Amino acid sequence: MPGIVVMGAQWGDEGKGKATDQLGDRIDYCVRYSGGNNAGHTIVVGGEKYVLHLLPSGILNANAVPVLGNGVVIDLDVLYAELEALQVRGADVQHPQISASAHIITSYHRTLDKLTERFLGKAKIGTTGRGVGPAYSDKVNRIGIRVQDLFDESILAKKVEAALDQKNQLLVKVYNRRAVDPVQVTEHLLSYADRLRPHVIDTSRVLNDALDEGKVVLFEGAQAHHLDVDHGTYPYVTSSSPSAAGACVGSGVGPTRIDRVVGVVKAFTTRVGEGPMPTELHDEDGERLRTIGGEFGATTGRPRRCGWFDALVVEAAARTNAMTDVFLTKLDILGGWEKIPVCVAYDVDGVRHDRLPYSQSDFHHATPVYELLEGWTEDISGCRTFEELPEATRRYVLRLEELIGTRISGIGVGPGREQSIMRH
Ligand code: 2SA
Ligand code: GDP
Ligand code: MG
Repeated sequence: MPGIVVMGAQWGDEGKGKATDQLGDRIDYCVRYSGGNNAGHTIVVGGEKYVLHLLPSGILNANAVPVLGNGVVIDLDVLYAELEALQVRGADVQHPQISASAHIITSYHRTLDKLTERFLGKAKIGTTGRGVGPAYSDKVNRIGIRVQDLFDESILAKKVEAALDQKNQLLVKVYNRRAVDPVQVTEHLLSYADRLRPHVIDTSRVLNDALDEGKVVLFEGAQAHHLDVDHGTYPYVTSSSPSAAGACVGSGVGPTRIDRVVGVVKAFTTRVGEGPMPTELHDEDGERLRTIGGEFGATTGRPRRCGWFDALVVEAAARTNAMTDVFLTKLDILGGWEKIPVCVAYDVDGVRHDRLPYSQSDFHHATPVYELLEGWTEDISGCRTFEELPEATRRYVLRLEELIGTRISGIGVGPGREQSIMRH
């Protein structure tokens, strides 16, 4: 099983960091293929908490080579700060192999991300403000700066100038800000060139060679299916392709090299940022999920919107990404409710939908139809086998499995590396 994608099946923060970490020693390469430092992947090892934003979670595994694929957008300030912070904490960090074709997030992308959101007012997307959207816009607009541009000073200068041409007009005339000096930006980027050079490589070739040799390559998704620019709740999405197919585009391997797609699914639903979320709770149950679950953005600290499990959302993700397995996280957080509602259909203006409606308007108007499952009161965080779980908990898992239509092969019962149940 050499090519494995681990991806989010809801709106992010399902526990992808932990799920990736679970595969531990078996991984030879751990690849980020989409997004940038908007991600926040948390791993708890021996009581120590690490939050990774840009680097793949496999960076904490001394045997795995971390890779930043061509589909990633890289903020160089963040990359080096993150590496240094890990080294200071004594983590055995390998330097990542970086695609020459990955795009760079610059200061003007960060500025524009924040300004655009401010000017959108109520219509804002609720981005992380890390410059991710504007960097991908430049990529698609063919005015982006790529890693390889840092190794040719005159080309870099020209590209930065071209990228800033229209942006400076926008900044000055619309946003009433000072123009950005292209020379300053170019110099700042060039200051990283020598440090970066030894790590830049044709990552597509490296990964294909590794797969040929039977090595295990894990493609670590950031964000999630419903934040995918094509498949998500557009326009309330991120600007990249976190889906399984994105792993191929974002790292340069063909679809036939992917053997497993592991969907990481939270036992309830959370979302951060704007956009529809039919099972969102505005009551004390929602507050309780947030408090007990510690549902605050791992990058921005924003409180996450919380609600019950939505089977339509996860089934759509499982189907579109051809998931082979589900890793169900945070089951421990659901202890203590007498009954646990699970959304099995939507009511849209009197019409029942058993599958996710394709129309965004319907999705916005969807009212959840709940099935009430038996709750449990036992603390399950110490359970290590499926059989040790209380009967009601097992029934909850099996019902979710049925609704998703994909085997739940792993279960998280706490944030720690060892707090997992594997079902074989
Ligand atoms: P962006 O910044 O352009 O990618 O924002 C666009 C939308 O994507 C959402 N998004 C996320 N949703 C969940 N988790 C993310 N990472 C952080 C975390 C988020 C945080 O792990 O908690 O700390 O706030 C993430 N990154 C992007 C974002 O909320 C917008 O809805
Ligand atoms: P990611 O972006 O998908 O990697 O998820 P985040 O790290 O943003 O958020 C998931 C949070 O849940 C982190 O704080 C994890 O430590 C935590 N977590 C992951 N799995 C479990 C679990 O099974 N139980 C509990 N209680 N916490 C978990
Ligand atoms: Mg996260």
